[in-house]
Amino acid sequence: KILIIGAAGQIGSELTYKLRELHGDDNVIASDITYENTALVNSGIFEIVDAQDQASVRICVDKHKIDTIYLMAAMLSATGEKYPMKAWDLNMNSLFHVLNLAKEGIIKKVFWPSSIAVFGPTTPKVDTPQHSIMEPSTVYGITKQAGERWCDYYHKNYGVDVRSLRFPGIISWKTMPGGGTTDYAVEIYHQAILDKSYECFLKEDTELPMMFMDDAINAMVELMDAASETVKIRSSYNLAAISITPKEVSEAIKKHIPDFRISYSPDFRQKIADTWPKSIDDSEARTDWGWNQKFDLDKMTEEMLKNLSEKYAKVK
Ligand code: VAH
Repeated sequence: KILIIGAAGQIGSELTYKLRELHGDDNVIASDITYENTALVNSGIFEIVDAQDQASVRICVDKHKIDTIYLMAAMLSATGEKYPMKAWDLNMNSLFHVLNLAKEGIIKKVFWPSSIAVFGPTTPKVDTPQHSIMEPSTVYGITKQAGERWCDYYHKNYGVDVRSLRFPGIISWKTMPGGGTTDYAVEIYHQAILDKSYECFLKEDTELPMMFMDDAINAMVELMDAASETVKIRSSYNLAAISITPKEVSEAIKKHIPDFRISYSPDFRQKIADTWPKSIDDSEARTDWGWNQKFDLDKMTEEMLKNLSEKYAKVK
């Protein structure tokens, strides 16, 4: 059975629905620290699990005979800069609890998300390679770099089958993101429907690697389904789809909403975005286990605007 820790989050919630589709509702246990995502809580088996409390994780694993864990609970880049030690504690303690359950043989397979945030200002910014200079300047990036090292260590020294992806910014419509620097790319679509205008917290030419949620979920499923011997990278795979700027997103929206207006008021998150790559070389993922994205900016924009206008039409 599969346990998703942090199922209420932006990726966790859509991952839960997808895994239930693939494996059956009763084989997928969603968990988070609160009941606040009521749609998710009422959609299937849900448990309160505190990812930082080893006993809390173990009780849920034993109760439901879990053999696979997707650890999606984390504090993201922007919030992590406000609460550095909380970000370190949450992101690292949760990973150790899950890796140690796998080391003891209680858990057979682990997914843990890393991020392009592992790269820093000294990393080559264009077509950033799988193996490169990594001097992350955010706490979140430091936790992802340290976490990748531990995943690789537990695989090499204890045979733990842990698999990981360095996600770019992820764009989705079902659940709002939680405190990331790339959140503008989600907010802009909501505002396009609600107000036909958006005040962007990054500069118009800030190019960042991004991905539509369906591609991200497919990548996780494909990686976890791949034969273990094909998963050669056990720190975390580079993963990419599109590289876009706020200006390009606004132009794509204007094809559907011609009078959409965007303004720019860069805030502290600009400093974070400026340390990250503009584009990523993910050829290892494509070679090792057949990764390939399906959504470009226009196709993603169509999906986002279609689903959000339906979602908001219901609540009017
Ligand atoms: C963040 N959405 O902004 C996350 C992600 C690459 C960005 O790690 O922190």
